[in-house]
Amino acid sequence: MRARTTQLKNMLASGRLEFILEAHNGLSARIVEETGFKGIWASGLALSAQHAVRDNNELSWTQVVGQLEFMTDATGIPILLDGDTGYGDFNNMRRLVRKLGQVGVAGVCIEDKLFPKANSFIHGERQALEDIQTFCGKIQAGKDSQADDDFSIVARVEAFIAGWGLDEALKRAEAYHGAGADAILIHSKHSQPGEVLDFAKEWAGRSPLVIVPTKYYATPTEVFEQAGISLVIWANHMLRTCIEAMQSTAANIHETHSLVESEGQVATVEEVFRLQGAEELLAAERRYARGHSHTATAIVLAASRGQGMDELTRERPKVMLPVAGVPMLRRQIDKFKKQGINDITVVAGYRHDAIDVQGADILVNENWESSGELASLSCALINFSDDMVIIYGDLLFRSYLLHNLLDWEAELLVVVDSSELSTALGNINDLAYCSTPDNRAMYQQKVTLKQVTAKLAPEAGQPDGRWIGMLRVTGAGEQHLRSALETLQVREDFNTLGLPHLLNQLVVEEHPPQVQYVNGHWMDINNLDDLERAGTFEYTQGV
Ligand code: SPV
Ligand code: MG
Repeated sequence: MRARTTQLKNMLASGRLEFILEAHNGLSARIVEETGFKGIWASGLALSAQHAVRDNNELSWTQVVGQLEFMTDATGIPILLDGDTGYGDFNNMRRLVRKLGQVGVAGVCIEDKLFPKANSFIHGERQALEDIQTFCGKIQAGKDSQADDDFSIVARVEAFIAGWGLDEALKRAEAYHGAGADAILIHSKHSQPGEVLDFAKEWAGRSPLVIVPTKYYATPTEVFEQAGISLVIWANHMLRTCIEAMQSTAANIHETHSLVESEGQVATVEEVFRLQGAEELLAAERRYARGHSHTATAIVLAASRGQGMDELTRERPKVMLPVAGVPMLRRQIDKFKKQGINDITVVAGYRHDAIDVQGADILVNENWESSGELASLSCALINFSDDMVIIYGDLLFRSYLLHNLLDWEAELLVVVDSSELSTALGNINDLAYCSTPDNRAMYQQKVTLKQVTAKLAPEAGQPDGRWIGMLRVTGAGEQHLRSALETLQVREDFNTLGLPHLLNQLVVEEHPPQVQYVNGHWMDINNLDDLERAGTFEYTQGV
C-alpha cells in the first residue's frame, strides 16, 4: 500500500475525475473508506458542527488535529484537511503542516481569507480576502515544512465567494500556483457552475483543479469531467445525513416512549461493534491477553434434539434439559467460565430459539435435521482459534477433567477414558484405539490416537478406552484440524459424519491427536436412562 500522501498526490494528478467524501470523526471516516471512496475531506464545517460550534475557528487547531488522529487511525486512505486559513500566519501554517504529517494526514487545503474565517456560504461576500503575497508566504512556508515530499497543499481561491470576478480569481490562482501550491480549489456559492467552469477553461490545466459543488449540486458530473476538473469534494453529506437521522429517531423515541418503532430503523449494536473493530480485539486477546482469563476458547456442539427423548425435547434441544435442576449447557458453560474460558461458541440447531447461552456466542446449523456433527462444527469455522476446546454439548464431567486438558501441551489432545466400565459395554460408541494402553504408573505418558470407532472393531483388537467427546486444539493443531475438515467436506457423505471421522482423518493426515487418559468422572446423555442417572452424577460428582 502506498503512503497516503502519495495516494492523494496521485489522485490529484491522475488525469481522471476523482471524488472524496466528507467525514468528521473516526466512525464516519471508516464508513467513507469501506464504502469505496479513495479519499476523505475533513471538512471544517462538519468537524465543528459535530460539536455544535460554528465554522468560525471556534474549534482550536489542536482540537482539529486531535480529531484527525482518530480519523487517520480508523482508515488507510488519504485525508485532505480543510485547514481554513491555516489558523494564523505563515508560522502557524508551518507548525500545522508538521503536525499533520505526524498524524498521517495526506494534505491540507487553505483558503485566502482572514483568521478567524467564516463559512463561505454565510455572507461570503462580506469577507475580506487575504493579501496575495501574505497568502503566498503561507503556502511557501507550508511547502518548506512538510517532512514528506508527497504531502499536498491545496490553495483555495475565495475570490468568487467574496464577490470578485474571474480576473481576480485567476490572478490569485496563478500566484498561489507559483508559490508552490499542488492544486487550486476554486470555490463558488452559485447554484449554477458557470463561474467555476469559466475559471476551469481559463486555467486550462495549469495545475490540478479541485471543486466543491455543494451549491451547484444539480450539475451532471460529466460536466466536471469535461471541464478537466481533477477532484470533486462532496463536502458535507455525512454530517447532514446523520443530523436528519438523529432528529427523526430522537423525535420518535420521545413521542412513543418506546424503542420499538426505532429499532428496525437504526444500526444494530452488532454493526456498531463491527465498525469499532471488536473482532480484531477478540483475536488479539486470544493472542496476547494473559492472566485471569484463559486464552482458550470453546466450541460446544448442541444442535441435536436427542434420540428417544421426544416428549422431553418437544420445546427445547437436549442440551437444555435440566440435570439436577440445571440445564446441561449451563453446567458446561459454568465449568468453562470457572477455568477462565469466556469466549464460548454454541452451535445450535433444533429449537435454537430455546437455548439460553448466557452470553456465549450462538451460531446456528440451519440444516441440523439432515446433517451431523461435522456440519455443525463447520458452522463454527469463523470462531476457530489456535487455542480451543471442542466438546459435545451433552457431556457432564467433573471440573478437573477440563482443568487437566488445559494444562497439557499438545497441538491436538483427546480425552480417553480407560476405565473398565467404559470398554465393557459392547453397544457404546466412540471407542478409542491408541498407541499404548493406559499405564497409570507413567505420568503424562505420550500416547497417540490410532482410531475412534462407533462399534468394537474386532480387527483392531481391544479398545484402549472411550473418547469422551472433548478435544483440545492449540497452535498448529488448528491448521491441521482445518485441513482435515476441508478434506472431509468434499465427501458426498459429509452430512453423515461425526467428530470421530475428523479424529480419524487427522490420524490419516499424520497428525494423530495425543491421548490424555482419565478414569471415569464423566457421562454423556444419550437416552432417558442416562438422564435419570445424570441427576445422581451431578449430585455426587458434579464439582
Ligand atoms: C467545508 O466543508 O468546511 C468547506 C467547504 O470549507 S464549504 O462549506 O463548502 O465552504
Ligand atoms: Mg471549511
